[in-house]
Amino acid sequence: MNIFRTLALSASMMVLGCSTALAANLTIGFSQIGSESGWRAAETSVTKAEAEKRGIKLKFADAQQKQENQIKAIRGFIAQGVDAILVAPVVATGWENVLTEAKEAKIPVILLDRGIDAPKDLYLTSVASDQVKEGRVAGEWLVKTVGSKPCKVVELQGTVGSTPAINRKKGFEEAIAGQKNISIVRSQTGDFTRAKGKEVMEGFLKAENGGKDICAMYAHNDDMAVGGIQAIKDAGLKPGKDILVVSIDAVPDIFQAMAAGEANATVELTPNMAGPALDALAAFLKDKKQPEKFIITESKLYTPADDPKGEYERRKGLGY
Ligand code: GZL
Repeated sequence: MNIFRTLALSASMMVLGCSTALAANLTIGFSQIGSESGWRAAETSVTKAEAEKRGIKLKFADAQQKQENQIKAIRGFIAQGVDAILVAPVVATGWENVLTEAKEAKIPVILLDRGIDAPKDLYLTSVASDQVKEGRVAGEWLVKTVGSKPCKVVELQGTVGSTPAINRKKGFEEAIAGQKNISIVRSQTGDFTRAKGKEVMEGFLKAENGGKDICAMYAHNDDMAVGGIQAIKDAGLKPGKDILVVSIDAVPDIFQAMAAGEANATVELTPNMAGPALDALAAFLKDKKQPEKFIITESKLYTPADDPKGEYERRKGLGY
């Protein structure tokens, strides 16, 4: 934070309550991955709302899912002398140099919704779900649902090299490890998008006897699941019945599919990572209070027993 901003900040802290004044004078850069999914769009709108609520000036940069665009945006924020930087890192590696530059500029960095393979002193905290748990909850649901019935699973993975794709695969495989009747027979990335999810699922259906040999589709996010559901219908099969559908995010469209009997389970991911992040930042800026390194958000399973129509109504319009 540069000296003039600090002086202005301390002056305003005398006038208003600390936390309000503190936030009211902050300029924060937000390097967002893109708008690849409904959940991502919701995270963006919630982050903007949380910043506005706190009187924070948010400089927003959409990277269209390209790491080089994120790195460029972060360098821009450093050059502008922002007070802090939020980053949703598209992949886990390749961040050390640019985050070292932020550290040298004394600009705190907070990670949102994904992690990175880098020394922990390069970021103040990371707000994300337990993505291994998300995969495990999805896998445990399938184990409970199929019992001892043979079940060939096809998997739509998230973005290659991203922590959610790595961890959700790990958790799901842990859950089905002891079940000889359940196996993943096809697995490919759909890059968290609806279009790619549909395209990859079309390939799986063709490769597996028109889909007649597939028991379940596990998608690392609901958008790929919704794309896969369309591919299953185009192949003349009933999603949710001929092929079970389990995914993660709990976006409105998966509840709409659930209410129509076309999806079976989703694991909720809150789009509000920014609230806890900005609270931790305010406490740090006010009295150097070091936050926990990892702030973990909840993961809850939803099935058709959980009022999908009501969940759709509750979520639509929240920026998804
Ligand atoms: C997970 C998040 C994922 C969502 C997808 O924390 O990074 O990215 O599950 C989004 O919808 O693309």
